[in-house]
Amino acid sequence: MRLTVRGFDIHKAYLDAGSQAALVGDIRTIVAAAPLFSPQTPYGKPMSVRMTSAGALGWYADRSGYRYAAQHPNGTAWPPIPAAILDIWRALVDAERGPDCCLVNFYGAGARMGMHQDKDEADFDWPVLSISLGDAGLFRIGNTQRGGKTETLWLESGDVVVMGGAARLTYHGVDRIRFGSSSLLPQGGRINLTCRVVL
Ligand SMILES: O=C(O)CCC(=O)C(=O)O
Ligand SMILES: [Mn+2]
Repeated sequence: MRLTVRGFDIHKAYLDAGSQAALVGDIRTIVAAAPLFSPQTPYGKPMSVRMTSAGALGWYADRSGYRYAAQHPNGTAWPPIPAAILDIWRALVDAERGPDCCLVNFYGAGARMGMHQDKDEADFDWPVLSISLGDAGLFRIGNTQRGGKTETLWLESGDVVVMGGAARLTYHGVDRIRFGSSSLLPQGGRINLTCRVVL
């Protein structure tokens, strides 16, 4: 099923159970090479989401701000973006130009992500592709300016969202997850992958 909410193109149940399980295996490989970490924010509070990246660049935050970096905070290069993720990008975004970054977000019980725009990339003509796995997350969509009315929808395991076009700079966030709602991850939690063209 496909629906559009405020310009976000939402593909419900895009990935079947087998593809979701295979992606979890790919993500375990990424995390083994580039362990999850809790970024510090410029405001001094660590984010509740733990993250890492795959690809030429990884997203990183610390006291001096948000940016993309060529290395994990431990000084090693980020692992490559798995082929199955590139296949989804090719099918929904572009067959030629691949993403520079696949950000891996892990939401444990109680983790959330405040309303924000994805604007650390150089060219907003490229959409951000988001893949959800594991526990459902309450995704909030606002406007291209901060504030105003918002809407929420649950993103469930296997859902894929294309955030692009006029909605590329729309504010969005994750209010909370429904911990334990999916059996994909034995210990519970939600994984969100966002693929981005950065340069
Ligand atoms: O977890 C999500 O669904 C959204 C993640 C997100 O907005 C981000 O990483 O920039
Ligand atoms: Mn975002």
